[in-house]
Amino acid sequence: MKLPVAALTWAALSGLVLGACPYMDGSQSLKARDESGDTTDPTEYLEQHEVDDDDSFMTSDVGGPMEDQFSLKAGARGPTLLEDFIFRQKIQHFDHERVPERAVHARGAGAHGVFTSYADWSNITAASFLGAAGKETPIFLRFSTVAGSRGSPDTVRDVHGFALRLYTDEGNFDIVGNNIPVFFIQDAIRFPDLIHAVKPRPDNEIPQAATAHDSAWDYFSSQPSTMHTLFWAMAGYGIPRSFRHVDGFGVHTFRFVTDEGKSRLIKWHFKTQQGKASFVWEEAQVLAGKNVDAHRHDLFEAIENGNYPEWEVCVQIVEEEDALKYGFDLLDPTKIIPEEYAPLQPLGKFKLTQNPTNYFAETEQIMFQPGHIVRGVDFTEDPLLQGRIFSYLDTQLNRHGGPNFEQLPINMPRSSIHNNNRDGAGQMFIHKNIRHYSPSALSGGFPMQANQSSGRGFFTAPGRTTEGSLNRLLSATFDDHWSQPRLFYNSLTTVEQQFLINAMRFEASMIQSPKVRQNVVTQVNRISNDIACRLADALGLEHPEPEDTYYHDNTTEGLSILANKLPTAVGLKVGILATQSDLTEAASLKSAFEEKGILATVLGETQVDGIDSTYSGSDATLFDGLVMTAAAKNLLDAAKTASALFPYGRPGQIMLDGYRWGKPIGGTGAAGSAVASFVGASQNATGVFSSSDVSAFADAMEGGLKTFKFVDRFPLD
Ligand code: HDE
Repeated sequence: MKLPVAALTWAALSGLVLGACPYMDGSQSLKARDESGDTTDPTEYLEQHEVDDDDSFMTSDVGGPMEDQFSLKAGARGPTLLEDFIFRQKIQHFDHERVPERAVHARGAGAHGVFTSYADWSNITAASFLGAAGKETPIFLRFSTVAGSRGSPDTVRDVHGFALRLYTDEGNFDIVGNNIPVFFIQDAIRFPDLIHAVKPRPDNEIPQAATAHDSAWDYFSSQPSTMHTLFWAMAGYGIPRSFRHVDGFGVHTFRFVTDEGKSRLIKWHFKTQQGKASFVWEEAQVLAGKNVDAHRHDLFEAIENGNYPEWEVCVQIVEEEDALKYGFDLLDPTKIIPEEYAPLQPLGKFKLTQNPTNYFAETEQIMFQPGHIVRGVDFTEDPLLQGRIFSYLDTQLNRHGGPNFEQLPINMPRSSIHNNNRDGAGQMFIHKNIRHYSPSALSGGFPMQANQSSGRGFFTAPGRTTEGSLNRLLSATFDDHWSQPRLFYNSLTTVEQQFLINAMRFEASMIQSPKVRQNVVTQVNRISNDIACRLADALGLEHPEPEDTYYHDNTTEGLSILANKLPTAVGLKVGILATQSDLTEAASLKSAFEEKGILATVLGETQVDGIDSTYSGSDATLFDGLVMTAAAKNLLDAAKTASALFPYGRPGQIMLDGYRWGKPIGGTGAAGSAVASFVGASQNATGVFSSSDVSAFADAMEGGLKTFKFVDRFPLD
């Protein structure tokens, strides 16, 4: 449904605003959705707020016609007049265009989509969006990095935000999670210290979006609760291939509550259906310079191309009485529940289907809150979660400057709103009820108080109890910071373990203070003497003696990224290194890849017909796999083919980087062996393909893309 601006204005003038406005009245709201015949369109509600400038004249903010290219002056060469309201309005609006960026997670991108429930889950939760098989709910998902500011590169090493909003028919439900299932600290009061330590130095504001500096590692090594999350961030989880290739986690333990009041403990998991995939570190670093927008670009493009990314929504369910059964505390957000203890129960699936129409109005103004819960879901006493329930509301008030941010179109629930909250900056509603207080003998009793038996107003699990003396401490059940990082490390493949150590070596090598370097080794030694010694080697420090209190050989399922092939190569990218003198094979390769849903780009010297991108504008970071056509083989010889059209040796560099970064590469015909020997691949190297048959090559490359990283190219030590 798209109402032209004129129609909205007419409705307002004729006094119809209250009747027609979908957010003032529940039945109108539902009617508005039904009328289109498509209740699942995730952006349908927003469309009535869209402004389309087609076939219109320019107006001022209050609707009068205006010209705005010249300011009003006294004489052709005279001063601008204070009277010029058109000039003042335009400049003043511009001066106020920015709102404060998010204090953390400032850099991000999001999209609209739809969640579909697999079944009626009323046996475990009263949440209405899980109340029927096939029930659909519009969603918005915002991905982010944590430390960088709004313009920072996408591919820096960081924890990634995974903030999901469901616009349910019983109000908005936000799961403000991350792509890593644990967090650095256990008590919300420590959050400002963590973020101060991680963010740039206060004197020179360096470094941007990076933890490779003294204060971050000083904090990590002084606050051992950070170790588990740090290990995940140092592994591939810190540098995902794209937003499409990350899982999401609610992190805290929450509660599910049934209509009967039965509650259970749950953890949210969002499993990417594209498979988990990560960059290698140098690749991510180079990409951060080549394309700061890599992740947002990938997401936007995938959705534009109709490659809608999907996630399965699962929960781990634990009975209330088992909160301490597994040797750690389910209220401790630095712990995972290994899947062997509580398997993932799939509840439904969501798909991202529409890009935002306006980044600021949607992605920038969406204001998530862990406190946005719906009936059927409840908090737990996790002290990190408890603090977050306060912090997000507070930060939204700061960003928006007033209490009416929930009335912005992207924040408006799709269900109706009735309460006694009034006024404030930017009030959008025209409340008709003059008895804006309760109780009132004059209001007719409306709006009525909802409760469990009427009005369905049941948020807090009735079985929740608490008692205890007041104290400033954390439960002793939160004390073990070292067993689970070790469990994580043990559960990775050998190459992933090496990557984790390499990442620590890189970050620690940036630490200036010898004291902090030593503290890092000391702290890591409580998790593993092997890691500590390998780290110490790189830092020129003594090997520490084993401190084996927390050492164990346990492993758990599902934590490795590289152990599994990707389920599909659809939406991955292949670069075809071609030459403009003969593009025939490049064209057939391109169509063979496209038949498989793989995005193929033909690279060449200039942008003639048949070449999509030039060597000067391309490099290996742009592609998941690379192939050189037989005709282009000579381009590997940098000296002979040196040209002003691209940097010296660029075609060969693309192949070499692709090889060094573990990508599937190869060549057709004579280019096959030429590529293999150029990159120095051994006879039996995996992921280096050669075939004269285009379709056989495309099949091999598809398999290579699913393997994603060929790990035998990475040395171990
Ligand atoms: Fe956040 N966090 N956080 N956080 N967080 C914010 O809220 C905060 C934490 C997370 O895409 C802020 O709207 C405190 C854990 C995401 O808009 C702020 C604590 C997890 C996003 C804030 C935490 C997260 C934020 C900044 C410790 C994973 C981006 C702007 C108690 C479960 C949401 C804003 C988006 C954003 C505070 C810890 C995830 C300042 C005090 C744990 C994904 O309010």
